[in-house]
Amino acid sequence: MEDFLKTLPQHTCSWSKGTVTFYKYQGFWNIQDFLEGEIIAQQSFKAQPNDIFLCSCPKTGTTWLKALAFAIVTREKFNESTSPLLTTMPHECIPFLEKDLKQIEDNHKNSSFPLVATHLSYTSLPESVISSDCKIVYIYRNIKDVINSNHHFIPAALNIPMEDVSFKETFDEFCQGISWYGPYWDHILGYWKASQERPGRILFLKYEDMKKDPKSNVKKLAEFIGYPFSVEEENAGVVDNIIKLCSFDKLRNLEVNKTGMHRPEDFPIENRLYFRKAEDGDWENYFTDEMKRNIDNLVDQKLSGTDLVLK
Ligand code: PAP
Repeated sequence: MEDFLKTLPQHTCSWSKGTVTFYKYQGFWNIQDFLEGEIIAQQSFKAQPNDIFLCSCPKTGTTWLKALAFAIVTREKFNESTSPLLTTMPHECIPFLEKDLKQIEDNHKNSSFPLVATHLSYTSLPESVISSDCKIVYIYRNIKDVINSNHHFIPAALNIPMEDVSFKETFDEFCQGISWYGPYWDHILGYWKASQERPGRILFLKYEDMKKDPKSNVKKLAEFIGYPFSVEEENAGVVDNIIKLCSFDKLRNLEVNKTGMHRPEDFPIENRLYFRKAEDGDWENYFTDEMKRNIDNLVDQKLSGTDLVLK
């Protein structure tokens, strides 16, 4: 693996207290640890027809989507007072393709749990996922808030003090396509093109739309993944309870998400870092007018011909 990584294009972000190196593999940037998991998954993962993939680029609403999908799929077993989400961070509730292959294989053997999460681009998914009929849910978010969220998350996850990190650098790198699992626009376009080729197979959810109208989006999600809400459930408030349970304020204030640690064994990150502000438009506190113009132009150029709106 080490020898193979040396053959790939690399980009290192350096701060006085640490560095992170991204490797470009099959058109997308990743860090060593997750790239290794990606390659192993590509070589060995066998999708099952009932698998439901939750796909996203980092910082686009993954944690929220995982919580909602988990609550929807497990609602016969648990309610808002007994849900594992009350004591387990959403990322730990759903196995991650690049890291938890063994757990996914066990779930396959027991036919116990259909959800699998990944940050991989569509074209990097294992061949068996692409050729199967399993469902894919893809969440995306306004590019400016994604840049901002990345800017705060990656250094904090690496224990780099924020004073050490320049927003301009994050911005410039992001615009060059260098970000975790980026280029962001290519990540979105891969899923978008696949959804055009095989309509009905990929559900696109937009973070901002979900914030504006959680109910219809949660119902759409449940329907798409094959767990639709009955009229009785809706009347009994099941949808509203799931939305409340998975809300930012509820999850952020749970003890597990305030003090717990995600992947303490091999890639420790404090759970609280996944719950920062969840505000639409926090980017305005960081972008100059010039950055705003540049990113809008870039998005116009990259997404022309699609109906995707990232601004
Ligand atoms: P990940 O890819 O590292 O898992 P992801 O969950 O995709 O991150 O994105 C984190 C963003 O979602 C954070 O946004 P911010 O930096 O702008 O604050 C985080 O606050 C937000 N977030 C986390 N949980 C929720 C939730 N339940 N509802 C809405 N937004 C959320």
